Amino acid sequence: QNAIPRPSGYRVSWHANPDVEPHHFGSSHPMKPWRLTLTKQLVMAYGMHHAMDLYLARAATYEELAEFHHTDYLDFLQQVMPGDMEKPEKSESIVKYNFGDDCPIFNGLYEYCSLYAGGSLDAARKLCNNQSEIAINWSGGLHHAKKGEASGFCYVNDIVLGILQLLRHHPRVMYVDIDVHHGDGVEQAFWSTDRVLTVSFHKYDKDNFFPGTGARDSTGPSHPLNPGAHHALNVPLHDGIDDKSYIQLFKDIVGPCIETYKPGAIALQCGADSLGCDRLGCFNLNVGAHGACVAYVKTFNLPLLVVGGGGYTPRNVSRAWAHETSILLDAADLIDPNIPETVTFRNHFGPDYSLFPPLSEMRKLDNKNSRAYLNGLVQSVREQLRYIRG
Ligand code: V1P
Ligand code: CA
Ligand code: ZN
Repeated sequence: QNAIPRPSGYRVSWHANPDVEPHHFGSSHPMKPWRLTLTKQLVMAYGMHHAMDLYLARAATYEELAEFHHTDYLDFLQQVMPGDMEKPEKSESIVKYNFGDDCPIFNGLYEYCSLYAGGSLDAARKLCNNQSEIAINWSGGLHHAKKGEASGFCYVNDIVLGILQLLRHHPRVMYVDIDVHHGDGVEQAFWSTDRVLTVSFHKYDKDNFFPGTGARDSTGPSHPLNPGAHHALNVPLHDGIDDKSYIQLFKDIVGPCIETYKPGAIALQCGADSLGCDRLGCFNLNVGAHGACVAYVKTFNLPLLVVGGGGYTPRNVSRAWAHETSILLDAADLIDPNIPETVTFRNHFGPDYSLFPPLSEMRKLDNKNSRAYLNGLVQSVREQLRYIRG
């Protein structure tokens, strides 16, 4: 495969550290950092690495992590060992900081966290220094981590750290989250400020789908004098949403948000568990539709921090993130939808060897989102936006 010509208009930077990839949550755990290896192999097989500035992400320092996280939590994260799970003297802290099945303690946990957070910090800094217009960290996007608590496979919140960096240069930053789960950690971190507008699309079922937050009427602090009031925007969805409805809904909501709020920069979380056939997800999106959301955000030509997130069927995660890398490079048209013969681990992409397999047809879930329900969401978002100014 020939190299993708370097686009002349703007710079795209790629922030990654291969030392993230070998970390293991445990054999039965759905989070597989190895999906980043597969993504990188696909990106390289297409020659996309020639068209970006490649940076080796450094580990975030303790002080950088402490810009958001409590030091008692970081101290625990730094010293905890896999065997501690069974030690009675550690059990109080393990419960307090929410370690367990979702957030296991594995070898190299602190290194893993500081590397993925370092990637998002580096990426945000490149945007602030005008050394890049689009900065990508597929190892980031861990949107559930709280100030002093791990949650939902997330230990440190690289997105919050990246946005805090962007806020040093931009009065307003918008956050958009297309992971199938609610971006609760990012929402909570900026709950009381009008300097960040958080927008999450997610499956919502208070009692039966993690994390159970993100109802449509959860829009920020209830006191009208709190600047954060109305600055959390939630788009709760039911099972099985399809390409056409999702893209339309995304444009109908994200477009007016950007036009109203006028952010100086955008952070986009591209969790790939919103694809059809995801091991944990329940939407019906194809790679092309997931990418169409990324392409739409890009049309606003604002400094863009792009991070990964969930995604539990590694072959499809890598397809989506490779395709989205090509979109961000303005090179999607130059990419052969047949996966190159030369790609390492090509067997993972069989039997179709396509970048765009029909995911929505492989495990068809009924679309439980009626047209009336989706129209109601758009209407209600329009009403919320009346309270927001840029
Ligand atoms: O449902 C739960 C918890 C466990 N119950 C007490 C409630 N946890 C979910 C967590 C999903 C996290 C998603 C993270 C992200 O948004 C960002 C990286 O994608 C969960 C699920 C599930 N089906 O929702 N944990 C597990 N499955 C799990 C399965 C096997 C082993 C360990 C965890
Ligand atoms: Ca989401
Ligand atoms: Zn998720």
